[in-house]
Amino acid sequence: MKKALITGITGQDGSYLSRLLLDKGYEVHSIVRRAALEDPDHRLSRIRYLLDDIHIHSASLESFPSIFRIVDKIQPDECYHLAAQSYVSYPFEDEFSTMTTNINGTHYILSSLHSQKPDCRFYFAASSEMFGKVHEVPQHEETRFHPRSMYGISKVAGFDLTRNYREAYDMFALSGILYNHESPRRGFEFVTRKITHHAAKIKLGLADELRLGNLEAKRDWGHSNDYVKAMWLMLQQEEPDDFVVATGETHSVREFVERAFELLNLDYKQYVVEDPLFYRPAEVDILLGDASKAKTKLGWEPEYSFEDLIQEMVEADLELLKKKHNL
Ligand code: G4F
Repeated sequence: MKKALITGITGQDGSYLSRLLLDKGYEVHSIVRRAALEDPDHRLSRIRYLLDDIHIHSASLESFPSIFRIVDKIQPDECYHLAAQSYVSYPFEDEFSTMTTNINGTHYILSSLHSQKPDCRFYFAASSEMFGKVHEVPQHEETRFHPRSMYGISKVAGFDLTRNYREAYDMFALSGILYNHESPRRGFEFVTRKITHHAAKIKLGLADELRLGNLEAKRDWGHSNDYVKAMWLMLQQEEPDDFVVATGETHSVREFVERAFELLNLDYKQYVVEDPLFYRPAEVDILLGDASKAKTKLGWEPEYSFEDLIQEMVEADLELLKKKHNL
């Protein structure tokens, strides 16, 4: 039985990926912070239904000894490094923690694998945020990086660390450059979930407005459940290589809002307020990915359309709120 180690299992990708790996017969291990183990109802909510089937270990990405110990103990065959401070945030105090956690955490895992399990296959969750102020549209694996946030910069560093371990130590280490991917399990701080949750609240009479930032920003939005399949496929190839994973369609935040409200028979113009509080000092204006390489070499295709994604998220938020408020 193959053993997989997942970091970031409590996030949306971690929850979909662990289900996929369990269904494929893997023994699934993960590391979570002690704080999460002490508050499982809240912090492990996305994987509550998997808790009996996976092995959870207490460790922190900020502590090299804890990572080293877990890698040595588990001896994984595949490692999916998804954990990161993943919200693109600008407050000054967040800059340092984003850089420290994201860069050092990746380095600690790579170094531990190199010394304790060098034949483990390693997946790094890189991001389209690395393209930032894009040098071309669409972006592909050879497009130059120009990150516009500490998060993007930390992902470029993680990408370079991963490539360097591959080249210097001959490890099977690669990066998936994933574009925005969403689902009903997405955190409320991201724009898609903020929109679908507020639209559902407005429909049920629980809110009367939705305050958003830049409505003209464009993103290539896919579904997390499609994207975790690409992660797994990458680690099954003969040679390690980096891949862009995207739908090849870009839509503005305005289009997303319009469609989400339309599904609820609402006119977004009556409820959406543009609030400068949510504008970013260095916005990424447009992301559009060219996933030809993933399609050709991995045989990967997304199943969800933009429409399917919004519909699933809106319906899930309606149900969630009805249950919560006994409606
Ligand atoms: O949903 P977002 O916060 O996602 P963002 O910044 O694109 O980052 C996500 O995708 C990356 C992949 O490219 C990941 F690496 C990263 O971890 C994360 O998953 O914002 C999307 C767009 C931005 O242009 C933002 O300015 O929506 C715009 N936006 C407009 N109003 C807003 C809001 N974003 C948020 N979070 N909240 C708003 O009220």
